[in-house]
Amino acid sequence: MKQRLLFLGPPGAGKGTQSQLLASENGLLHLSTGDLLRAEVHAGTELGQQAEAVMARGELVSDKLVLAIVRHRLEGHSQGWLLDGFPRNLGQATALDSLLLQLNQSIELVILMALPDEILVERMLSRGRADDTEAVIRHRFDVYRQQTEPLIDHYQKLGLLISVDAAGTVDEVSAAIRNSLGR
Ligand code: B4P
Repeated sequence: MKQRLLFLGPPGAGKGTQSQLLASENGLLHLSTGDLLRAEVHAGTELGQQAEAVMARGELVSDKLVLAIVRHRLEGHSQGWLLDGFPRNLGQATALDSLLLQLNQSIELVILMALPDEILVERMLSRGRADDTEAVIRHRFDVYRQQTEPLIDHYQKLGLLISVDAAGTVDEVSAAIRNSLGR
């Protein structure tokens, strides 16, 4: 089983849901930048205060803040990890590459979760997070298309990308992921 993985996909695709399952089954560190940012907001830290309004608008928090969070978690962690929701643009991908080079580690596989927009909207509206209103969801899709989607091509060219059908139930999607990992 690969030990250093990225989950890529549109907002609401189920990256958090599936990466949590896979990480706990395989003893990998689950690093969700969305969860870590929400925890900072909840704790009312300076970083959280800076991130809160940006997240509520459905935009991306600054690369500098997100990178500081990721660097802090990956430094000193020599075991496997699963990155969920990071990188989210080419700048973050490049910064991740240099960080990993310093740590003498590399990405082994990128899992793209693919599914139609109608299902994504349905899932997010039923999740009901503060940034899950219809207007904000629409804006997050635009941000995804402009900033995150180019990463598909980037990782495809590096021969690291596999695509999984993420439209089924949680169990069906987990089975598809396990299958694609050859397990
Ligand atoms: P994230 O926390 O990454 O959230 P997400 O992309 O919206 O959702 P995810 O794909 O993880 O879906 P989930 O499992 O919850 O980002 C939130 C915000 O944080 C961003 O907009 C941005 O502002 C900021 N941020 C995060 N990372 C950043 C970065 N690197 N740089 C800058 N800013 C960053 O699933 C969705 C719902 O569907 C859940 O309710 C779930 O229970 C349900 N579900 C999941 N799988 C299902 C299935 N198979 N069938 C039915 N329901 C399912």
